[in-house]
Amino acid sequence: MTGRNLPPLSLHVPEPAFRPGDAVDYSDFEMPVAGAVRRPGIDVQPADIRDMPYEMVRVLDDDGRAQGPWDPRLAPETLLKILRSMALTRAFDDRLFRAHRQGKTSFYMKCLGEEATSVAAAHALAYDDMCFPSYRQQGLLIARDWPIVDMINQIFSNRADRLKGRQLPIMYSSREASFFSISGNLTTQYPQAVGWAMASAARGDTRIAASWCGEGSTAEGDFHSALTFAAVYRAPVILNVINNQWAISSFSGFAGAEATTFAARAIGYGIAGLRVDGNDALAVYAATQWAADRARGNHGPTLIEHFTYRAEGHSTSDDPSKYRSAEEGVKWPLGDPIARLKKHVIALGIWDEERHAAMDKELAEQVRAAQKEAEKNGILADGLKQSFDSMFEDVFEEMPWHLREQQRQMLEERRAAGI
Ligand SMILES: Cc1ncc(C[n+]2csc(CCOP(=O)(O)OP(=O)(O)O)c2C)c(N)n1
Ligand SMILES: [Mg+2]
Repeated sequence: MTGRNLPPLSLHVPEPAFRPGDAVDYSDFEMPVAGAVRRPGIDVQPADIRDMPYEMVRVLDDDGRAQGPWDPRLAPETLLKILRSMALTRAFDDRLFRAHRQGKTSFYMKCLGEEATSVAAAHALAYDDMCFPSYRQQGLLIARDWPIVDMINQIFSNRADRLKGRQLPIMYSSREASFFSISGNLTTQYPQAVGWAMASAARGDTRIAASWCGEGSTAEGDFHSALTFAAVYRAPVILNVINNQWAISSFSGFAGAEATTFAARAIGYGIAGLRVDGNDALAVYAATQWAADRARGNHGPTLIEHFTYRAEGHSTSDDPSKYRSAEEGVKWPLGDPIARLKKHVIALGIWDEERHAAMDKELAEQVRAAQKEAEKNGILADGLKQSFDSMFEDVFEEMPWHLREQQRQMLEERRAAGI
């Protein structure tokens, strides 16, 4: 037998720091100082910023003041619009989650605590830059002022659902808002975004692409082939990794977080990588703007890791108390993105608690009214709103003979069965 005198091999199986019932202690977490990370020029060579994926870009300090070279110096109206879109996203999540519990739809997913990663990013992009989101970027549509009634129609798969009940609730699609159809198959949006960006460049267009995936999704092969294409052709694309530390019940260690950062994945491909505080709307805005300017100036793609925390369960089908400590979210040291931006605008003297409370009330009412409006078109719970034979439509421009035959056969069988 070979290796008889060698120690037996052993396998490392990652284990999260805290499990249900454990006291949570983040004292090992070194809080990066706001304003401390340098801001290189947009034409920097990736090789010259290989240290940055291990740092963390933060702008807002503990007192809500903006610090350092990444402060995007936004106009008061922009700051308040970002705050409002984040608050609307939260109000929307809150109400639609309850609509699921009331049996009005079959599924819902919140982005609680992660609102900045989509809302602030959307504000730093042009309206017609193409977004390839995962299922947790409802904030993009909301930031782009897409009608929330339309989103609820999709969630209820009702008569007014433009997707005709063919997508899982929350898997929106809006060509008009440059929001690519969401796919449940993780990370397929990454190569699609890179391909779209390459096509935009090949045509001499000026629009760039941006994509979002979770940290768990970086373990998919699609993530790596997308990065290879993006690097080789210097595609004008921003690749966002939302590191909310959980992939359903798997902690981020299973996607590689124990050994390195997700931003550092960029180094191996020779593309620019940034790591930002995902609960700091100004840091998210500034990093996105930097990456967008870089892409638009033909300087290549950027991978941005947004460090955040999934404050809710994965979806309405999940119970996180089974696998993680309830204290984790409460003690999370990077705080809440809405509370932090609110503190900032109050410190600037352009906002106050009374206006914030009035806004929250107004937004809750706006979502309530939109839900009522959508319910006029029906809810998922009262059955199908589209005719059965319509499921054969819209696949081909002209329906081929074999689908027509299947459609006819289905209708005959249903008629014979009296349904
Ligand atoms: C290819 C593929 N594998 C597995 C799944 C099942 N699945 C759905 S969501 C999810 C977790 C993804 O976690 P992450 O990428 O971190 O995103 P998050 O949910 O945290 O936003 C898994 C494993 C899937 N939808 N597609
Ligand atoms: Mg995740």
